[in-house]
Amino acid sequence: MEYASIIAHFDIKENITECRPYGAGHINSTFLLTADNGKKYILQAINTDVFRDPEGVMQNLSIVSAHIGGTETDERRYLRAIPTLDGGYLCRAEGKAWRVLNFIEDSVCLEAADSEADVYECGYGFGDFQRKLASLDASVLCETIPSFHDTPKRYADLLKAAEADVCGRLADVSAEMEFIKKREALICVLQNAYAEGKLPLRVTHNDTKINNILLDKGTRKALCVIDLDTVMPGFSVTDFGDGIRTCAATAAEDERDLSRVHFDIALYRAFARGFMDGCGDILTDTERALLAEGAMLMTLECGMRFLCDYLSGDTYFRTAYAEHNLVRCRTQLKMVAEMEESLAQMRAL
Ligand code: ADP
Ligand code: GN1
Ligand code: MG
Repeated sequence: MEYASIIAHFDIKENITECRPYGAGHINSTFLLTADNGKKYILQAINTDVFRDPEGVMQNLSIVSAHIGGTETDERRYLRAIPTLDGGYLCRAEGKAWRVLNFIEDSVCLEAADSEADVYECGYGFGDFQRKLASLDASVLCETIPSFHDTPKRYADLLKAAEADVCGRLADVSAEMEFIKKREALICVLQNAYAEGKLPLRVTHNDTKINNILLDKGTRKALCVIDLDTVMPGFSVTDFGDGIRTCAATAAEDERDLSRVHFDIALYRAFARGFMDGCGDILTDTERALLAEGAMLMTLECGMRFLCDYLSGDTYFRTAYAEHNLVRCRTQLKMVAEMEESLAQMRAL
């Protein structure tokens, strides 16, 4: 990748002398730019197979960034796109859509949960993000990935991928398929509540995994929610649940040794308290009542998505080896099984 010719299109004052791959996201290609005076930026190639309308993604980012940034004095607290010299936000080069973002300095990005205190802060940060966006009219945002958290559709997609079995991998995953099929009733919980008028549509993040929030390196308080590409109308329960998926797990999403993967109720409690505190008083009684199911549902949904991608030949999530998506699927299903055991306690919390 010839970075100099790409960044020449952006309004960057400093002299960038280094560009290296950065982070562990599954979708975009991320690089850290460093200038000779130490100033840093994030350079990203948006994955246009996943985000078909990168201009729409950037428009959403500008709206959300202006909404949150409007009340912020600390520039480390919100993500911003650096404009191009022609006044846009994207540079098309090498067949990709590139953007530059402000680098959030002096922050920590966790790849797996470590302490209850950090997990509380992750919950707080995502809840606070939702509270700040409660005053934004959801209809101004475009849907960057249609039906993103439509779990019944995700289930139908999995069944189709199993039927097609293009890689001949179905025979290896019969236990996982059976596990998911047994939980069909759970799959429709949120869509049913919405259809009955019980669940409000809000502006939500939709990808609240642990490495999409940064903590302040010094204070370890929630600092900045990042990866705003999926911010669009959705359910608060989904953001809570997707956060629990990684924040209340005792091991990484791709841990091969399943004996190390557990759902940890103390981490659940810490995230839930943080999320509630961050949300303030915006959540309705129905939303609160659905949080525990939401955690189970989002973990199951992600397990289905990994399995669907495994069966389809690993075309969506970035993988490092042949069984990577299957390994990821198995950690998610193990978490679901343990959440089922703890459901009464989760609801009580
Ligand atoms: P993906 O969609 O591939 O997950 P992300 O936007 O989440 O891409 O970026 C991948 C990783 O890069 C993040 O998990 C984080 O570690 C790092 N990162 C992204 N944006 C920033 C930023 N503005 N400041 C600091 N780190 C960032
Ligand atoms: C992807 O982009 P990243 O790594 O933050 C995915 C999420 C999944 C997650 C699983 C746009 O998140 O939906 O939950 O992987 N993002 C997209 O780790 O599909
Ligand atoms: Mg990410």
